Formats: sequence, structure tokens, C-alpha cells
Amino acid sequence: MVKTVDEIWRAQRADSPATVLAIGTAVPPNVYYQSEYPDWYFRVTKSEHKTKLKQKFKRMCEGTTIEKRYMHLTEEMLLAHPNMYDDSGPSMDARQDIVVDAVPRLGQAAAAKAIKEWGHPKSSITHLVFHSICGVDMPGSDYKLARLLGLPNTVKRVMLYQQGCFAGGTVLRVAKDIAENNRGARVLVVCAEVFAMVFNGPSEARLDALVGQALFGDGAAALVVGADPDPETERPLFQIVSVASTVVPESDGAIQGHVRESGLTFHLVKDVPKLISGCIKGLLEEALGPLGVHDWNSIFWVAHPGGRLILDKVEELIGLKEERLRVTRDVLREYGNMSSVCVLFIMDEMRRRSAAEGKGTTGEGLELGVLFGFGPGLTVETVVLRSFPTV
Ligand code: WCA
Repeated sequence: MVKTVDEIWRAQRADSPATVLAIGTAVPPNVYYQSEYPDWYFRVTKSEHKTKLKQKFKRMCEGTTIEKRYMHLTEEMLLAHPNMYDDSGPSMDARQDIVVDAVPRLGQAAAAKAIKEWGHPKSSITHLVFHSICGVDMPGSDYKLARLLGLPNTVKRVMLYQQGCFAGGTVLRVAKDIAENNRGARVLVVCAEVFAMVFNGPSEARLDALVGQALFGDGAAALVVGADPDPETERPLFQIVSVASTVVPESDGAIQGHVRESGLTFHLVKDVPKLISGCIKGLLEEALGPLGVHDWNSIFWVAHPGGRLILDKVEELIGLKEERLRVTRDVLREYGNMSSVCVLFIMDEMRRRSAAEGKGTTGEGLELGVLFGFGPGLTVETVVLRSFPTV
């Protein structure tokens, strides 16, 4: 039967909102304990003589509340490429050689777990959305990941490079649009971050970058997202209810990253925690007010743990109970700031812990939740989530 264009368009729409159907996570094998990190960092960067700076770095590390981080980068790599810490010459080629390979491979480890949990053949993945701060290449990490996983040649790919730490929210926003506007779509969403692009030696002239050296870790997370879940074979974990993206007023230049011969340079003003926390109340009202929610302790929280001080300031300003940011703080403690990857780790940890602790829903027993991605711009991505029963 011949169809009209309108009928074809309508048939592409899904019947229900996008849901997260599975989550997988991965980290590289090398673990770095924060208590030992200042000694390691100043030794491998041949900076032992900078004793005052080392004391400052120790204070920064202690203030992070991070216990350990995972990194692809090793001492051997730094020995092979001293320009990665001493700035005596360009290091971009060396960094690119490392990350262009490592980013899709780390993504592959997380994606394989998500697809296994989902339980359907990988040939049923229709779309791929990939974000990474680093590893710009042609064809990109999306292509390489699709090849590594053996996804169909027809998978529709979207590669988002260098958005920054808010992008854990961005990928959910993009996946929601794809899933709800392409009936039957199953979107593999992947974020993978490898700090080797940003790593540098300690310098008095770059104290903001030193904060990054105390915070950043590597990781990857993958989700399978789709609308109209099959009740027989798919188990939705979270519904993506609504999304928003906002540039924080008066925040130009507060977080910046620049691609240079010396790698991706990182710039951070001290006001970031104040700027972010200052806009959260308004964003909560905009996102959850229409649903009749005004008590911010009555929802579950997934917030990008950019730094401990950001979480402290948000908690204080909103009057959040300690338990609301517990999973967020635990992910920061166990893995450090993995940029776009963090919020997806928090979603994974929350649904696992909620089930293990006998909470009624994947969102700590609560129905609605909010996910915040924070990053350069300053940009805040706000995602309203709905939990599902844990049984
Ligand atoms: C400073 C600064 C500053 C404190 N400039 N000195 C991830 C992976 C990737 O591969 C790539 C990217 C990424 C992620 C990117 C992002 O997420 S951006 C992150 C946004 N994060 C922040 O804005 C960090 C917010 N700050 C904090 O959470 C805290 O300041 C911190 C945990 C770092 C330390 O907290 P604290 O309570 O122990 O102490 P202070 O007093 O806040 O800071 C300790 C020292 O660090 C102080 O120096 P001193 O000599 O008085 O001990 C501060 O002046 C200094 N400091 N922020 C330059 N932006």
C-alpha cells in the first residue's frame, strides 16, 4: 500500500519516552592512590626541587576527598616522551598516538558490558553517540569503536569531541531525541576520557592546571537507550523525562581548554564552585517546578563531581541532606573527576546500590531525579530522570 509522506513521518515517532536499558563502565588497569600521588607526580615529572609547589599540590590533593584514580598513562610513557611534562618541545603527536588508540578501546570495554546487560545482539544497535574530550581523528573514535565492537556498517554515528565535563548530560539529550524520533532505535551512548591529553608537569605559572592534575582520572561508560522497551526482553533503568542546556550568566572563560602543541591546556578560575552553585536553584525550578516538585530533597541526585568544593557549595545552598549526594561523592572518591563519564558512573552505582539495599526504585527509592553536567562555558546540562522499580 502506498503511504503519504505524513504517514511515513508519523510512523517514525516512538510511543513513549526514551529509557536507559543498560549501563556498563570501565577504567584502565593502572590505579593511582591519592595519598601517594604527590610523591609520584613530582618524581616522574623531575620536579622534586619545587618543594613549596609540592606542599601546595599536597593540600590540593587532600582537599579533593579522592582516594584513588585510574589512568592509562604510565611512568614508562612519560619516560619515552619527556615533553609531556617538561614543555621543552611539542608533545601533541605523542599524546595523539596514545589517546587516539586508548579512547575507543576504553569505550569498547564499557560498551561490551552495556550490550551484554541489555541482552540483545549488537546487530540491533541502530545508532551510536560518542563523546570524548580527546582523540580527535578521522575517521573518529565513533568509527573505531563501531569497528572494534563489530557493529553493523549501517549504524548511524554522532561523534561529539571536546564538549567538556557537562557532556554526560549532552549525550543523554542527543540520545533522547534520536530514540523518540526513530521508532525502534537502540542507541549506544558512550563517553570515554583519557587524561594523557591534559597531563603536564607542575608550574607556579599554572596553578589552575595543577588543580586538574589533582582531580582528573580516566574512565568510560556506555548506555543502551531506547523508547518503547519490550517488557519481555528489556529492563528499563531510568526514563529520560526532559533535558535542558544553559550557559551560566557572567561565566565567560571560567573553564577553558585549548589545543596547543603542548597538549590540551586546562584553565579554571577559582569562582567555578560559586558560579555553578549560584544557578542551581533556578535550574531546578525550571526543570522540576512544572512537575510540582519544589522539595529538592525529595528527588535523587546525579551531579558531575567537578571538585569537592562544587558539591559542598551546591549542598549548602540548596539545603540538601547528606544522603542526596552520597553516591556522587563516592564516585568522586573512588575514581576522581572523569569528566563526561562521571554522571554515567553515578547512574550505574545508584541503580546497583538501590537494588542491593532493597530500595523500591533504581533512584534510591524515589521516583524523580535530576542529573547535572557542569563544564566549559560555563555550561550546565540538566536532565530530569524517572526511576523504575528495582524488582
Ligand atoms: C587554586 C584553584 C584554582 C584552588 N586556581 N589555585 C577530567 C578529565 C579530563 O581528562 C579532562 C578534564 C576533566 C575535568 C574537567 C572539569 O571537571 S573542570 C572541574 C571544575 N572543578 C573545579 O572547579 C574545582 C573546584 N575546587 C575544588 O573542588 C577545591 O578547590 C579543591 C578540591 C581543588 C581543593 O579544595 P580545598 O577545600 O582543600 O582547598 P582550597 O583552599 O579550595 O584549595 C587548595 C589550594 O588550591 C589553595 O591554595 P593554598 O596555597 O591556599 O593551599 C587554593 O588557592 C588552590 N586552588 N582552586 C588556582 N582554580
